[in-house]
Amino acid sequence: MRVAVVGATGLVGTVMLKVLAERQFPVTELIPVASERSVGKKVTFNKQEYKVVGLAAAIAMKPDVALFSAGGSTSTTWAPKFAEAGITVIDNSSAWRMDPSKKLVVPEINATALTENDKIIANPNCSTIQMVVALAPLHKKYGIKRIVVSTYQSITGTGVKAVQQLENEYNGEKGEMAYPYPIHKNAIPHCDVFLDNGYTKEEMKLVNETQKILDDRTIAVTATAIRIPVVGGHSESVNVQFEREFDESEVRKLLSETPGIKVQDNTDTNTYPMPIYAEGKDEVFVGRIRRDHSTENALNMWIVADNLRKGAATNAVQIAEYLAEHQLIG
Ligand code: A2P
Ligand code: 11C
Repeated sequence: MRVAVVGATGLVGTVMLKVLAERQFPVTELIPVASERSVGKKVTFNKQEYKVVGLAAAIAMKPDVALFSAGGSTSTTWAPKFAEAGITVIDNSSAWRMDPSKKLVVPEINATALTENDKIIANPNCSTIQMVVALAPLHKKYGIKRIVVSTYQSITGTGVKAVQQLENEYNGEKGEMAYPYPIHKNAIPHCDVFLDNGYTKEEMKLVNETQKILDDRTIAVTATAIRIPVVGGHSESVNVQFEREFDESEVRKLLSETPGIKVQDNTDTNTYPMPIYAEGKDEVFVGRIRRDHSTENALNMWIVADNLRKGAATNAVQIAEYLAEHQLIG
């Protein structure tokens, strides 16, 4: 496969290159793409150096698939141009996710809906991906009525500038601010921009994307998204109410048998998911599984994943793997 990575010099793009190599995606030609500022710079893939090219040059090189992670405006302008040239785009931005004509894919849940006519495929938001991976098998079995989620999100979700801000503050140095407040020793209840309804865009992604991926607009979802000074991954406290009765041990069994999930849940040994252990891993980690005694058929759990991997790069590469395995590209 001829593979373009758009945003190859960024945080997610760099992880995409790493994941493509690690999972031995059959790359015959790698085309790293970034802004005009970076054209000619070198990136490393599989221990080899490749020169960064611009977007128009990348189209002319006719890749089979392009993984985009260069922000919403780049995707809005350029994904259709790639698609028109017959190149399948897997887009990590929020640009196409809620477009009714585009599929929003988490391979464990809904990749089977993909066809060769899907030329722009949307990769969901990181905080949504890890939540729906854990909820999809439970929805199938017990029917989800309502979800109340609070997130504790890594600064890496914001990009390089935020990582630099925390480092500066930790070292007592001044520098550019990615957030309106210090993030070191802080928790900021503000991820992405505020919308007219009083929620942030990140919170509404958790509502709308969850309903779209689980293919059920009747599921009630409410979210609060918090940024914390953590690097390795996003954590989520998820309260879920089901239509039907459930059994806690059955939930644990169901989750541990689901591909892509690792249950870490033993209070006797202080075993529960944490971002320091999720960092660099592709699984979604689930723990603190316990009945919510305050209402009927409800459950609490704690879900952690590396937001740059399963939340972004790994999910995108898994979509590409599905397309390649089913001869939908190339
Ligand atoms: P560049 O390094 O040339 O700015 P991050 O989210 O970590 O900040 O990374 C964003 C990625 O998207 C980078 O690879 C960046 O390239 C790329 N990018 C940003 N703007 C554009 C653009 N207009 N065209 C192509 N790539 C872009
Ligand atoms: C965050 N979820 O952690 C964001 C990052 O819609 O793809 C990714 C933003 C998006 O802030």
